[in-house]
Amino acid sequence: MPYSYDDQNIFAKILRGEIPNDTVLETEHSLAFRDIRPQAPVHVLVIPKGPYVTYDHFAQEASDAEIVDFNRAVGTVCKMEGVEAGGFRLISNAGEAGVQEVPHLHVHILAGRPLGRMLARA
Ligand code: DGP
Repeated sequence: MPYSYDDQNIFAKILRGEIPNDTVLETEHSLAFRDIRPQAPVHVLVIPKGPYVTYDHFAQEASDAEIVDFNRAVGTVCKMEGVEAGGFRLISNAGEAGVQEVPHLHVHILAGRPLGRMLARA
């Protein structure tokens, strides 16, 4: 089934400048900003500017330039936030089982406190 992108999602609105965000980094193809409901002292979201729903969508259909830019943006944010010292977690939720709230690809960078085990049983 082809991926279907809803351009009314909240991150599309952020990218269009329709709602504000606390920007950490902006590059040619990516934007990083602080999560509105932080779950750790560092909680930054990194998103591509292109219309991709999930990580697999992006990895299959984005251009090489977008993929390089996005991964470099993640690396730059990790460096800016100093997360390598104490450790961090990188998460990308997708679809129903992944409990994805916003249907525009984003990775969460979480750091600054012990983050527990990777998965909690529902
Ligand atoms: P998820 O799709 O479940 O991976 O998480 C979406 C995250 O997006 C969640 O941690 C809260 C955050 N979020 C939702 N709406 C906004 C918003 O308007 N601004 C910001 N900065 N973050 C948001």
